[in-house]
Amino acid sequence: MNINIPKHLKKIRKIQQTPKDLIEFEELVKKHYENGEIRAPIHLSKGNENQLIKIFEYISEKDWVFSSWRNHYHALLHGMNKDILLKEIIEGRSMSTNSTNPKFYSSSIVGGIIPIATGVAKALQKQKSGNKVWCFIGDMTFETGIFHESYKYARNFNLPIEFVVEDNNLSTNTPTDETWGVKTKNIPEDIIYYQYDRDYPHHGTGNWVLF
Ligand SMILES: Cc1ncc(C[n+]2csc(CCOP(=O)(O)OP(=O)(O)O)c2C)c(N)n1
Ligand SMILES: [Mg+2]
Repeated sequence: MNINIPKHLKKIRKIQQTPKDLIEFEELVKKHYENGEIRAPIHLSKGNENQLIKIFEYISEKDWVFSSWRNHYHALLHGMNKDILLKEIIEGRSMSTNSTNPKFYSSSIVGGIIPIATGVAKALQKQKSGNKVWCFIGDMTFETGIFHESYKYARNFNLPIEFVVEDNNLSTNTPTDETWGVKTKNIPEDIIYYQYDRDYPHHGTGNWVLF
């Protein structure tokens, strides 16, 4: 397992969940989905449990976490109650998991969370709160213009925000490196970064569901 953890970060907590807990949660979601109970898209995680457990050891329970359409693992690791999360998913809100306790926000719009996360970091800085924002993005989202603008602003104003790039080298089913002509990945040292192979398709479970 190879993760770039920038040197300024310190481990601050032990994570209770095991990889098996996370995998079993997604298997439960899969079961409900294949039973035709979820009338909205789902995006499951599998293959990055160890990496995420390690990263969440650096995240305070009081911090804000921002994630994407594929957010179940992140929400659980940040302390969201699993029964509440499952209910939200079954009711069709898998792609927009939100909570104020723990502080968690996700969106299905590629790049949508990045300026919001940056703005929240600006607010935390103004309030001198001492807490941080963690913004999880995929490898294709990392390539967008909005990421580069927000990253530049965040670093130039020293905002309390960490960006985490989760690289499966795919944007739905399109290889990101081929799309952008990337020969070698050039990830800034202050970004948390890991590569993984996804185990589920981009969305759904791989099985056709009839309602
Ligand atoms: C503005 C916008 N454009 C297109 C989409 C469709 N879309 C959903 S996820 C995705 C791929 C993003 O790839 P990446 O950032 O690498 O995330 P991954 O799903 O691989 O974690 C795309 C293009 C969208 N949700 N929002
Ligand atoms: Mg990707």
